Amino acid sequence: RTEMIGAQACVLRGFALDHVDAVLAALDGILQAAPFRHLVTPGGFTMQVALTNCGSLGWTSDRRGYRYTAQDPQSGQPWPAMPHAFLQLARAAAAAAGFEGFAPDACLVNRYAPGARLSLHQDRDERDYGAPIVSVSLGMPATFLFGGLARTDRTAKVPLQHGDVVVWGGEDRLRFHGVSPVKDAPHPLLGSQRINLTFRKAG
Ligand code: MD3
Ligand code: FE
Repeated sequence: RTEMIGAQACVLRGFALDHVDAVLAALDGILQAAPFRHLVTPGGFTMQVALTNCGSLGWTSDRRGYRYTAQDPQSGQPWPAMPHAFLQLARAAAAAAGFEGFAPDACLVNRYAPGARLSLHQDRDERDYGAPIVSVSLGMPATFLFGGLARTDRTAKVPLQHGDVVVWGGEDRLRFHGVSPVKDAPHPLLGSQRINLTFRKAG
């Protein structure tokens, strides 16, 4: 089932379910090389959401700003390569949403513990806003907040479940968005966490 949530934004319900085993196995390898960490924002706040990356570029933040880097600042090594299972899922989801030939070079992996939230923000550190973003929700459910092009625009609430995939492109690419505090409803496979994979073309 495909639900449109914007002119060029849609939710593909359950799209990732057939990919979950392969994706979680590959995620283990990523976490061994690049564990989850809580980044500090330029304003000096520690993010509630823990993050890591795979792909040729990874998103990071510190007191100096937000940016994409080729190396994990924590290890000094390149970010782990994008696993084939990740790429396959991202490309299939983008195509199902009408974006053929999606070639992500970055996958941000977010981990939410119970109570963690992500405040409203825009994703504008990527070079090409023409490429879509593909987001895969795993584990505990969450409420996604989908706003407008101004921070004060009203937000729509979109419930996201394990296996749901959201694809954003075009005019919806720069909308403000966030995640409400995640309720503790342990998931059979992932326990008390929500994992979100966000595929982007950053470079
Ligand atoms: C909507 N992550 O990593 S899905 C992020 O569930 C982020 O972890 C959320 O926002 C999460 O930046 C939300 C990803 C997402 C990414 C880009 C978007 C949603 C978007 C761009 C425009 C609109
Ligand atoms: Fe975002």
